[in-house]
Amino acid sequence: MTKRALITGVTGQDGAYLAKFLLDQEYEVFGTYRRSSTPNFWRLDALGVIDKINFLHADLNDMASLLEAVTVSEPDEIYNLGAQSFVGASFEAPLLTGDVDGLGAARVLEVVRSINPKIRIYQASSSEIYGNVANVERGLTEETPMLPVSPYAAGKLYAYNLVRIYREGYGLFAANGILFNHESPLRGLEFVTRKITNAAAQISLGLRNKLELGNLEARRDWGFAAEYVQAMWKMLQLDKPSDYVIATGSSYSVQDVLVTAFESLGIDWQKYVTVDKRQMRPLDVHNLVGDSSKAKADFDWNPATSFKELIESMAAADYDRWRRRIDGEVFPWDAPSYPSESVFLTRGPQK
Ligand code: NDP
Ligand code: GDR
Repeated sequence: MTKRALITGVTGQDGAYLAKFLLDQEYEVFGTYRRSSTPNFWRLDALGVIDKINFLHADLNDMASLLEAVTVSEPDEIYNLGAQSFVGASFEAPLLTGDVDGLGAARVLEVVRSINPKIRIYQASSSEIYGNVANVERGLTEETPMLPVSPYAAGKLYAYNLVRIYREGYGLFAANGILFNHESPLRGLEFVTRKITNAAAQISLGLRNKLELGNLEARRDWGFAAEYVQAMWKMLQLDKPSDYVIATGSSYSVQDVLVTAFESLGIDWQKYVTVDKRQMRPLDVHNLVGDSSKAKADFDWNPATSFKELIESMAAADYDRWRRRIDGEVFPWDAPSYPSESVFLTRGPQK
């Protein structure tokens, strides 16, 4: 029988890759989207899946909309990817972030518990929940104590704990994927990798001459998003639910991203980059390295794309986008794609 999956945050980077992956596995895919005056379906368009998803309007702040989405879609699996996902912005909007990223997960768990406790749940947890722990180089595991240093991470830690509590207390099949940073050409422009590759592409084409960044010394364990969404799915196919670290095992600095991106386009970053204090966070995580041995042992997950390949592919994709724009092509956000009306589901019991 065809399996059905509901993805919150389907319009985001991971939502788009996961939707494509699940459609390739012959799932029927339902995705929640937020009402907005500007359509935000460009990633799903870029991956060629925009008209293959059943869209439901839902907001993680709005319990009624989640109830409706789960009732209408009758999923076997829910992937809770929706979030205010920008750590920097969580300092500006701590209440909203806690509501969406923390209480939002609680709402999803409650809906599942009351409608159909057999639904399997993937929760998008994050390496940010560790904060600044000691001995990072040995690799952070599922057993490492967590001490968040941002409102985002605090919200995600609340959600992480709730997933464990509902698993142990109510027997739900709920799993936390503790994913370390993962990037792609579909990454949002506010995140540092894509901010850098996009600026490098513009600079190399003479479209700008300045890039302002914050903490260049921060180190992260950066992998390729399309490989990470496969781990999400694998976690929900196991006999027993558990929590898993998903990471490459190596960390690189923001400056390493700069050097790799700019060199790949034949430019010297030092001529263009300045440090802007406004991009610094009140608290920042210095270094993150994950150890995904448990994921390897339990479902044979291994990352394949190297840091250099990842950043170079992002820089090449941004260069190509800007090159095509110079040649007169429109950008996805200049002429936003919209799915055909038939894939939007409205209120009421539909199948
Ligand atoms: P994105 O920022 O690209 O996507 C976030 C998605 O959440 C978007 O579809 C957004 O919708 C949606 N969203 C935002 N607010 C709400 C809300 N109130 N109700 C419902 N949906 C909402 O993030 P990623 O794809 O990169 O990440 C996916 C998940 O994984 C997030 O939970 C993130 O915190 C987590 N994560 C990400 C990592 C990474 O490195 N990418 C690492 C670890 C965890 P809209 O398009 O309307 O804005
Ligand atoms: P992060 O990603 O906070 O790790 O969260 P981000 O790319 O925003 O920052 C990484 C590091 O780079 C430093 N930095 C800058 N960051 C941004 N965005 N812009 C800048 O100009 C800049 N200059 C330096 C940051 O201070 C930080 O140290 C991402 C998100 O996807 C989360 O949702 C996810 O949970 C974690 O990864 C794992």
